[in-house]
Amino acid sequence: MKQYHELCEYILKNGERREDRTGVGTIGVFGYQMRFNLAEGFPLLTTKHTSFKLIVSELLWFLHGDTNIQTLVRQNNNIWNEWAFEQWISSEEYNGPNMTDFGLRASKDPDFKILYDREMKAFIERIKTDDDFAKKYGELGPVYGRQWRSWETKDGGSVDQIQTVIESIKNSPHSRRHIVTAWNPAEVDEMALPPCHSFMQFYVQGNKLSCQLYQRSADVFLGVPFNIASYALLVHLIAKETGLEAGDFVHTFGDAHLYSNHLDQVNELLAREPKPLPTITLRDISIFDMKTDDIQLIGYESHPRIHAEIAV
Ligand code: DHF
Ligand code: TMP
Repeated sequence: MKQYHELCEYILKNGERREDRTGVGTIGVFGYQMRFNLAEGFPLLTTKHTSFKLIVSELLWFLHGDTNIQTLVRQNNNIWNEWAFEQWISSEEYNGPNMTDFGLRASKDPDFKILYDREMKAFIERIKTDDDFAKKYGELGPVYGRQWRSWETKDGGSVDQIQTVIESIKNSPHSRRHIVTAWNPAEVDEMALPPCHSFMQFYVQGNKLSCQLYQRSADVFLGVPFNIASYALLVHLIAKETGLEAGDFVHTFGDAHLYSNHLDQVNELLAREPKPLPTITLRDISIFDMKTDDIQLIGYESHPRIHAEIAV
């Protein structure tokens, strides 16, 4: 994962200060590219512990066309909670304490954090147990899962982009049109968060399947280690489904940034020595039937987790 360390170093050296939507502030660059040869191992970051389980459950959630966090929280995956909570507290039905700007306020005001943690816990408990509530407030809008599996067409039909790309990889491997896009301009406003990993293209050379991702916006310390592993896994899955081997994952960035409250953590990570990469094994069934236990990570050794606040 030398490439990831180089990306961090590149931003620390060349990044310019920018105000951003969340109010936290970043240093960032525009335009950067990394390439991972998946034959060299599975690119899960070793210089801080990165949860493969969370990555798998999120990717299967996308692949199943799901956009409701109920499925994730029932698997103890809490990475999307803040964006559903945001919609809940801005709804008419919410009448608890004022939670405006909860992310920023919780990081600055310990008394508020206690209140926020309590509200969030109650919200997630309700999402887990109350299906009607979850249908309304666990929904993130037409995010990745919807666009990947059922992009709505003008005539009221839908396009399954994943199934379509699998067929096109099988039927005309050298096509230059193996595209899946989550960026749907007509629906971006209805999404809890517009897609960050927005556009991918597959490429077949010999028996190798490669994939390039365009990520418009990248939280390099928290989001990117997940994004790398998630797309590396997606390449393995699509390769399996099309009878190919995993080739390269090419990761292209628009706005690649380090949040100003992640800088100590990045330096701590960069001081660590990378360990050998793990590998993965997949159960021999269709990727659409896979559950988290059908995807196994082998030989992952890592340095301990480094905590960082997420910007909401
Ligand atoms: N917003 C921001 N500002 N950055 C993101 O990376 C991001 N990612 C989203 C949604 N919104 C976002 C979805 N993906 C974590 C990782 C990925 C992710 C969301 C959150 C995260 O918090 N990772 C922690 C571990 C979390 C846990 O163990 O529950 C980490 O230390 O890696
Ligand atoms: P933005 O919509 O204002 O760009 O904010 C989204 C933030 O989330 C930004 O810091 C990028 C980050 N992000 C990732 O890095 N990877 C992801 O997969 C997701 C969903 C978000």
